[in-house]
Amino acid sequence: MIDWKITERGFYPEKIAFNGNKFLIANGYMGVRGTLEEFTKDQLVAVNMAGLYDQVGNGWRESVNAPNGFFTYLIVDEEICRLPECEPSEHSVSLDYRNGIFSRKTTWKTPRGSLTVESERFVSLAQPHLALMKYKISSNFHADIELITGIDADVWDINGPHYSNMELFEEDGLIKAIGTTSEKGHKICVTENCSINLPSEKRLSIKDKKILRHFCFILRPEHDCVIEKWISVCTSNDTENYEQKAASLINDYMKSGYKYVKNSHIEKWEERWKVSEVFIEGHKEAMEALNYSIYHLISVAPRHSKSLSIPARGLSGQVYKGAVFWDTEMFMLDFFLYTDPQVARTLIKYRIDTLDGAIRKARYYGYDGAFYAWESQETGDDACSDYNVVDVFTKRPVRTYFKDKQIHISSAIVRGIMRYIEITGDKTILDEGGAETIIECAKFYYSLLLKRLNRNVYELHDVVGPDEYHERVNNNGYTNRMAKYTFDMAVEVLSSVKNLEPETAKRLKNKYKVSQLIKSFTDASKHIYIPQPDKNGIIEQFDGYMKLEDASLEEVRSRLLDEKEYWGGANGVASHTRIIKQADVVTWLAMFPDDFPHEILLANWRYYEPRTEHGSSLSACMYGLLACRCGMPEKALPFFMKSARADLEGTGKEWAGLIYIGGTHPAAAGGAYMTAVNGFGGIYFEEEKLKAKPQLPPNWQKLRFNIYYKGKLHRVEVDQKGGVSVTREP
Ligand code: IFM
Repeated sequence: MIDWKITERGFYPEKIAFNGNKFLIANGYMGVRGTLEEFTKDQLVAVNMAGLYDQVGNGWRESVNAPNGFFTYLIVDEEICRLPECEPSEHSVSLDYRNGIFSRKTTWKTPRGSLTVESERFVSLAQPHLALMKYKISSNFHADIELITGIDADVWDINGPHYSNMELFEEDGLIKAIGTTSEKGHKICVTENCSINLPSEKRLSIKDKKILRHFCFILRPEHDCVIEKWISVCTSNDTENYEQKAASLINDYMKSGYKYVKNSHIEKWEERWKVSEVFIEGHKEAMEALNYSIYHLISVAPRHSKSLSIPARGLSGQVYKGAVFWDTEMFMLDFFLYTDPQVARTLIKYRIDTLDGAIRKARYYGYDGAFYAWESQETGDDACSDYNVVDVFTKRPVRTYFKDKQIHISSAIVRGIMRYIEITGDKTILDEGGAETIIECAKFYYSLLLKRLNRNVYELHDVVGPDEYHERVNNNGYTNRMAKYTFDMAVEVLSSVKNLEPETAKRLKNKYKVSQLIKSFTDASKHIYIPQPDKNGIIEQFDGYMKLEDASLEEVRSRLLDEKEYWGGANGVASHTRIIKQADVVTWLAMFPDDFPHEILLANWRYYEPRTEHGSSLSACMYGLLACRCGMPEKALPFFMKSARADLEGTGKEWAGLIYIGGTHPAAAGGAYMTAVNGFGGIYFEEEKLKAKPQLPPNWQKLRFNIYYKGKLHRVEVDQKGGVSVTREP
């Protein structure tokens, strides 16, 4: 049995930001950071909205935080009693990650006795617009209490303020905050009702962007005070009648009662776990960390939409502008393909629906086809800035080339679509725009190919590979290999046009010169330059990499003048060395292990691992996966654990120069899952069958999980001795 509850005891102000991530609750529609009820924007409180963005002036366009309907604190005997100002005698916060329920317990000693607050809250997995909280106060003396609770519309913004207008009012017993976003005029309506079990004097206040209920009463030792808060969040993106909907949700659900709503929420979680839970016999810590990672993936899955994706920091806030990166397709998608194919479809559909944005981006830079946004928001236009880092010394923005040169992004979308078809067997995604998406991505790479007069190959120059510390390089192996893959997939789609729906075939034939494209892409795939292993079996990450200084990681680290200093870019400590930020060649080999014999995979793993800073949470899992492909599960284990524990330990970087980059790491969570299931579990698909060649780390006696393959749920159990059992649901 594993422990489904994580708890932190004691109050440490320096951990407020980290705990906000670690104890996050979310339901795909909104994410609520694991902060305390009395906290404000100063403690990075956020109710982060999925898929809703705003820009103020020239600031970075970012996701929007809704007003916080959980806001609650106490005045006891006329003294404010709340954290972080008042030191508690006891304090703990917990997350039950089986059920997505956050709770806290805090005791304060006052001059007249002690007083304890216990609360629990959740954002419903059954009804995405609904969030509930129960808040209990008990004391061992007759305490004079003013309980203040309501909606705090003074939200945390990184590049805000995002509301050009905020209405705060009471109507029919409900209190409301309706914000209007500044750029597009979206309306976000937070509505709250609150019940209290004790007679009290009541009043309402509206001040400092807060609308608050005040309950005044004497709390006696024999009678605890319990309030239940009912919060709904609806936007004009959901429905024209957002205000009415928010109100009726509360009124209707309040009739069913707290217990009923909580139970339906728990039932939904149980439904998810029934498919998604992974059992590891022999390593409790690994099983806990992996299922905690899975918790985060389930939490941020957009089940309320048919076309939406997951931001790189999940729903933990506005970091990375709430934008979607290659993280989704390359790191998170497998989990959804295997356990919740409908969500996988939603993620893919988002990319298809934002194809126009990718085409606009390609045109802007003078290319054909589709160049997907490095940081994608609702339209697919790129939210990424040309200056993503602020230099710690000069405080000046540093030109980075993520947006314009990280061309491998388009190939990730193609891989996502093809993986979707491979695992689900659902080819209708091609009819719904998937075919055009793949073809446009191939056209993009085709328009970038360069041919030198003295070489019979095509090259890709001036790019940034997954390792972002080395910018504007030529022939990054990963990028070239993924471009080749894109050409191959486009040829596959174009060659089977006749097998698609007649409507689709007609559309494609009208739009494209099919046989000409097949010829061009076949030629491109055949001639694109793919770096090959040298005499030691090592693949050079890009042209000239081996000429860079071969300094050790420790040496390079010791050259930092400031711990927040950015390692890459023009002046970074890593830029002129072979130290890389994250798995690069290793990502290529983990994705295409059949490209080279086993000894080449191993040689590259051994060469690049000591030269990798793992400065991105996307790195460790690729080393874990490739270690499994190399038959080294014991070497893979620490990388797996690092990925799976990313948000439990919070050891990831919080700063890129002077830019805050903290938050949750769903790509690491997805990477941990891939390492467990694809790596240790060794699953693969052959002749329409799910098969496995497991290799479990020492101590892992058994590994058990479920996988949807071609619409059927398969239960897979593998063991330490290589035993495999796959049972398919009838
Ligand atoms: O997509 C990643 C990138 O590979 C490294 N920097 C952070 C991004 C978001 O996770």
